[in-house]
Amino acid sequence: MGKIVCITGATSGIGRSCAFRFAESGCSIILIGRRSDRLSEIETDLKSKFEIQVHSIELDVTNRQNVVDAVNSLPDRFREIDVLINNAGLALGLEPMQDGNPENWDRMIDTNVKGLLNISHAVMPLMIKQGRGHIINIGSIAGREVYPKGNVYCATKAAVDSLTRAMRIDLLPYGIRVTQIAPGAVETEFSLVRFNGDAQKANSVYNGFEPLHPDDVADVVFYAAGLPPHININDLLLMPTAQAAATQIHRT
Ligand code: NDP
Ligand code: 8X3
Repeated sequence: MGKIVCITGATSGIGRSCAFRFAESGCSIILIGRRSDRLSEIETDLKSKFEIQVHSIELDVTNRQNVVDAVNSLPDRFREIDVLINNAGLALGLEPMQDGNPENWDRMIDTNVKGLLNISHAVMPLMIKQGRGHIINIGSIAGREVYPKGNVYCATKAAVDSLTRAMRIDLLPYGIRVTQIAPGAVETEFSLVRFNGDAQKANSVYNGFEPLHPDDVADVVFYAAGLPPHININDLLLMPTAQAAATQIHRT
């Protein structure tokens, strides 16, 4: 494919899988995440396995000025970003709204909504200038359906859905594709983060059925990015076969 692909939240789960999937096809990869040890480990691995160019950026997407600075200081060979995968995101807690922690709400909104806006706003001018680009936003089944105790996380993913549609309209004159890939349950570090490191609680989310694996989502993202330039997947909901809806999972 040979494109320049920028992935937020590349240190784990879906983002990490996307990095390997695109690297395998010869793409240059920009890795973004907060954990520098993970970034350097993944960068080394990608370079040795695929002999590609990798640029790692230790960056919190919620820090708007740092996002702007990071994009402005991209080395020349990484500036013409073809694909931006807005993947960084998290859920914190699972409780009724009246028992929720407003600090967790702030972090989810700052990361999942404002973080996506920060990166997109910094990268869009580059794509507009070069007259091509593809923004792929990772939404969720949680953006389609509100489930019990999901409240603010669900709202942030509904915002990703709205922002994806808004971007598609606003970027229409520039030939930039905008896609939402919205998965159901994917086994990653997502639940570990949601339950503040409680591995038992996190594992129980995926008990008794086969969830999606992060590589499954990466394959779909890769497929969407590899279509001829006149085709755009606007929106794709991707579920484990054992999951029919946010709260409908067949466990054995
Ligand atoms: P992981 O927890 O495995 O990965 C999340 C990634 O986001 C990590 O690389 C983390 O890196 C990064 N991240 C979090 N906050 C920030 C931040 N402020 N700045 C930069 N990077 C950040 O979870 P998933 O792979 O599952 O999640 C990826 C996306 O997929 C999220 O948007 C999530 O909402 C969505 N999703 C997940 C589903 C699931 O069931 N797992 C289903 C549907 C959607 P670091 O900590 O190093 O910063
Ligand atoms: C992650 C999937 O259903 O736990 O977005 O919200 S869910």
